[in-house]
Amino acid sequence: MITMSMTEAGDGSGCMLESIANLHLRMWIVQMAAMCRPDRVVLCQGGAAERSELFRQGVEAGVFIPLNPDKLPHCYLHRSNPDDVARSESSTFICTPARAIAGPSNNWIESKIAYTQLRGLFNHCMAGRTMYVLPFVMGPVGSRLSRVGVQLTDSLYVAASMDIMTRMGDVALKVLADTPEFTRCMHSVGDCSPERRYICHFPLDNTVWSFGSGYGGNALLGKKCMGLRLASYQGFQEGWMAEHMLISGVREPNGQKSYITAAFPSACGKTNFAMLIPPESYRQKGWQVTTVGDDIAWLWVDPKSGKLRAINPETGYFGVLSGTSEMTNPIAMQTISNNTIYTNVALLPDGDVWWEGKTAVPPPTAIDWQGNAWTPDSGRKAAHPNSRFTAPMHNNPILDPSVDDPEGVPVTAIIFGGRRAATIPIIYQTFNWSYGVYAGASLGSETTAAATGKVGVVRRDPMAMLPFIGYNIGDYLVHWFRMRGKMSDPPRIYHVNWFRRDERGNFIWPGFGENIRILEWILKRSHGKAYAVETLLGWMPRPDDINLEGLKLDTQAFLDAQRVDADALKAELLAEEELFLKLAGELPKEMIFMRELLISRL
Ligand code: OXD
Ligand code: MN
Repeated sequence: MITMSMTEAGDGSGCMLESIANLHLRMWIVQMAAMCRPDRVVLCQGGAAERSELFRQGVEAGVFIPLNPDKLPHCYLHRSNPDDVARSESSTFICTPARAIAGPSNNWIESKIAYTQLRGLFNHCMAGRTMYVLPFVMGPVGSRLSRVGVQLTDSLYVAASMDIMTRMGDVALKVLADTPEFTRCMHSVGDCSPERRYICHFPLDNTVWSFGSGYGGNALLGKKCMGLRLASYQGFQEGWMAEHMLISGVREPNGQKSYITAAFPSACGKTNFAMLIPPESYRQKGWQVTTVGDDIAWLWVDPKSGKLRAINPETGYFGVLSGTSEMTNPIAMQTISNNTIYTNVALLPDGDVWWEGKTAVPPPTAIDWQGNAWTPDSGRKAAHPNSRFTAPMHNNPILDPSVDDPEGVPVTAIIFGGRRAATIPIIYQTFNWSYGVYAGASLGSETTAAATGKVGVVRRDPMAMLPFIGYNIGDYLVHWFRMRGKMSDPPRIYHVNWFRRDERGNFIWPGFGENIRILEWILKRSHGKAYAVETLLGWMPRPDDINLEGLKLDTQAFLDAQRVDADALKAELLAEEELFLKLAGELPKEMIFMRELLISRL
């Protein structure tokens, strides 16, 4: 960590800048500092000593509360501004010279106008504050897809979080060398007021300017902003894909290891699925799941093998705490047992933390996520429903050994899934790549607390990417269809719904570790070793093809959960119009053909 005082060397010269060899970066820092006028500029170089120092300063400044060192070593609680607890989609913009590049699914501001407005907000916004310079790499060092970003921020919370979520520090400056090719990520929390919040992406300039929020997806600019919105546009230009997908490895009893990716909308269980522990009977047979990533996959086709390969560009997890427990995700509980930032959870008298769902019995007293005294009968939640953990991936006891491999992992199957109480069966396989892309593109899911707005309404969320496609959604879908042409052995595409309910409103499928039973069929199908029946919607397992042994669910209940009601499906197809009408002229013709084929099967 190198500090430069701007009050003494206000012209931007000084020892901190001298340690940055890259002139493009130096110049940019000077320009941005001249606009924001921080009192100090601090270059973060990465490493354990610097991490401790960031937390020490954070505790001193009241940004972090240290937790019980015996129970949760090196863990901290952070309370955000109560108006700043989720991604703000209405404040998120794609800024391009022409609206057509951003397309119909994004909020758009003309880029010059956006820069002018933003300069007004950033002007002198860091007076009295420190500006942290955070160089970082997204992706394993040496990977063809890895990219360097540099974030400037006035938030200590963001600096400490980026250290967990990315390969941050000198390593990034080394990868960058003397090229001008880095994503420029400008960030200030401002006054956190939602009215003055703008998360602006400039895909044509490889730049993000985010003002007015300290929340993960709005503020850790490597993640959604660079890792998905800008990267999806770069992938479109360069022939690869950035997707909102987990990546996991599955080892079968015969020793065969396969990798799958899965796209579920925010807060629909990607982290749980990526950290799945098979039930005892499966473990005994030798089944094992390992995590490569829980949120973002960058995918490209290896020209030698014709196979799709994936890397996880991140190094940490920014996961949902609500409902996470030893029962639902013991791997996550182990992962967050040390060196973790807890955001917006309740604080217990002994310095431990609690959130709804952590234990069946709530604690008798706590300090809630806003810092007020709380008891179970106070009539409000102790933790925010979107309370989060930020934890290093190397804490994960089932981390896949390939996470740092620049070549990534080969993808055998792609799984799309939504949160749907009715209509959609637990599992089906799509007939081919094009129909799989259609199934992904028409994905519907009930909204969650991960974004501000109403929770529980079904919205179309193509590939679980609706909030993250950084360009025209029509071009994005065309890109998906075209990727098929690059592959000689494409992954098979499946659709799952763990959330189907019976008439009494109970979940039918047990979910969590038991999802290995569905994965077993998916892998066998992908390797040409399992049967299926053809249905309206796709290939489905017969009840005998899924191992239900040891479950409370009998064959009839499974069949009920797999039932596709033709009338309900017609209504579903009508609901898709919401997306189709919005896309209008942008809709690729393959989407229309696939939909017509489905209608004709009905
Ligand atoms: C996330 C999200 O934080 O999708 O990963 O909102
Ligand atoms: Mn996500």
